[in-house]
Amino acid sequence: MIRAFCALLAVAILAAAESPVLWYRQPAADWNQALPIGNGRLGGMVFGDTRNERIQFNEDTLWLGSSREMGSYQPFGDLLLTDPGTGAVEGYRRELDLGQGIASIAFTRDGVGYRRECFASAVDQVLVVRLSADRPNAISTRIRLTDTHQATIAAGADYLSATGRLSNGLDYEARVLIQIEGGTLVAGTDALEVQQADAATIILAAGTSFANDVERHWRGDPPNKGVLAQATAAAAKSYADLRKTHVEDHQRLFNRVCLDLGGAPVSPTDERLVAYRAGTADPALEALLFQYGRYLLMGSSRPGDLPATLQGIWNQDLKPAWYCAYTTNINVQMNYWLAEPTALPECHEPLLDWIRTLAAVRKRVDIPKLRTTAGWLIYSTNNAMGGGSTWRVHQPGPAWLSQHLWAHYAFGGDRDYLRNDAYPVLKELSEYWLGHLVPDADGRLISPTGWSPEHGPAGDPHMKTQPGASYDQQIVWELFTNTIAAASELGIDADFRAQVSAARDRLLGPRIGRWGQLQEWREDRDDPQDQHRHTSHLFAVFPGQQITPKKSPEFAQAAAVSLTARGTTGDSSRSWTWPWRGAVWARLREGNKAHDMVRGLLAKNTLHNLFTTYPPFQIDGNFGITAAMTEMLLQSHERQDGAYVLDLLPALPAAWPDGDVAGLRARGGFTVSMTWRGGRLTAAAITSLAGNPVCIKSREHSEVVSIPGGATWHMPSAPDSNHTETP
Ligand code: FUC
Repeated sequence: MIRAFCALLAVAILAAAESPVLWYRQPAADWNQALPIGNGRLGGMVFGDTRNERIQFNEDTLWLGSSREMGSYQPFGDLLLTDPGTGAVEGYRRELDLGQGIASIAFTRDGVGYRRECFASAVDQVLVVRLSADRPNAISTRIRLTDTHQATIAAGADYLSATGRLSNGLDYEARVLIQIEGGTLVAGTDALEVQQADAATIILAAGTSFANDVERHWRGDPPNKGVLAQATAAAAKSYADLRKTHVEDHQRLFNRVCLDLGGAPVSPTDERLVAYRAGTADPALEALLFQYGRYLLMGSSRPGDLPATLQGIWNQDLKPAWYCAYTTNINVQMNYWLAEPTALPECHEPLLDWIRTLAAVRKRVDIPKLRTTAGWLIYSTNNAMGGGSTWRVHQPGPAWLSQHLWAHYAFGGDRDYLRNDAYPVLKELSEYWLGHLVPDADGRLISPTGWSPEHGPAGDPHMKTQPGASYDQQIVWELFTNTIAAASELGIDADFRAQVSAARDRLLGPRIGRWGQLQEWREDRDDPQDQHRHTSHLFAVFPGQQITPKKSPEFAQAAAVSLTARGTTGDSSRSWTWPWRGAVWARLREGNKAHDMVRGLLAKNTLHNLFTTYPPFQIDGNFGITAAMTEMLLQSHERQDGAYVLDLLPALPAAWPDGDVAGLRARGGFTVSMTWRGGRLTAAAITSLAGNPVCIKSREHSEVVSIPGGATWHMPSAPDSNHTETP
């Protein structure tokens, strides 16, 4: 009953909202205009040229490097389709339907209507391309497979294959199978030719010999068998079947959250972006960007895969920017801020698994250097195998990452997960920090090796150690707080809890400096002119929970002073700077300022295909902005007398006067749907999964309510009910 209600609400919103589609009147002129598809492991960038289609593809384990060498994430190859048609093209449309997970191209040539559909199926683990026309015998195309390394390309009667080995010994293979309806399939030495078919389905499977297992030195079975099996199994299904199972699987995740911010635009996405840059309001474009973040996470991070890199899984460069890797002083964390609140907890799993990988590898390498009995360290930049760039060891990196383990429990409430997976890591990292902190002259505990990422006093901007830097202090506070909460939830380790709690109370805390700013350093030397991109000293506001306007209004005010001073130009205008600042403004309850960050990202650091750009393309902005927008609509990081506080519309901007959202998740196990009109909350439905105590807050309302597990609380209440509808 309750589920049905939520589903109905979601469907009603989805039907009312602009369908989440990116569309264009022309093919992609370059990679940054191509449209991404992905199933978490396999990704494709679809260019959409009518005569020379290019689908550049990736597989998430195609990595150079090892536990000791950095390496980089590698591009795989291209699927190329050459169409001999020369007639004039009319009515061209290229689109990416986020709701279905399908990229398509439609056009008319010589009176024939053509349609191409491309998707990456998570069910069948293949990329699928369908060529069809509204007349028989109209499909003719030459199909080739290329490789970006030195693979051997072969062609058989109905297949193409690429087989190769990277310099680190990783074997890889791709296989393309083609099914035609009508017409003829002709094999060449390195290509297949479809002649006058009614339709053709092209299946691409790809894999490597990577095993996500340090014990096996990251190597598993050769990819041949698995790739062949995937391609063959998919090719045995009809296109209608492949498509149906893909769309169902996609919608099972995607439809959990709907967002409608109003507006019914009719122009192509690129034209809307141009108008938006010129100052036109387009809340529907902002809602589209919100859903794009969810789409991209689903496309680049599914259970069992490696986590989303700086470019998700989409990369065409042999030497990608920053190795297309995992940077741990903001980027990889930002990639996952949206996972829990926007109802994609399974997409969080690759990161959570990778944290365990890191721990296993780094413990062996680093423990002797630590002189402590517990803990592990990581680099600022890391690869998939626990190796990294020796440019810098990132001391608080593991503690920051551990926040994700805690969040997975806080939203989902899986106690076994907390006990077996999350808590042991939190405890070990807390032990590390208990051993690593030192007292300063006043007896306050400080990190002796503090750092404020990629920032520091002139002369030695990157490497100099800054004892007691706010970044380290705040992350350790967060770690200790989450460790204490986890041990209390489990009802264990009372002595250890008391020890961590005492250390947390002794930590050097936030300080307000001479111009009213929240100090970045222990010393009061922040420069008000400094426009550095990082806002590490605001960690305590977001993603941390140490500073809130309610609990610590002076520090919240100081954070606002610091954030305002950082500005939004130059180094402060990057893919990820906007979302971080947007989320901080949202936590500070400054909806309009938070919205300025959404606007800044879209106007200044967003490409034609809505990928965010550093530059170059860096996906953290896409993921981060979805999280920041969520934070504007719903917050759940505070507790009041043990109850979870659900703060509804805490930072609603004037730019979004009317809206509907369904399916957001909150800590404590709640699902929240809301409607607002004229800037005021008019309806809310909150479903409690676990029956945890909850306080529901909005600008108009604050109420401690009891919602039994499985029940839904409504505002306003139905005429004859007591707000709550039970299952
Ligand atoms: C961190 C940031 C850079 C960039 C890189 C990938 O090092 O400081 O700005 O985002 O990651």
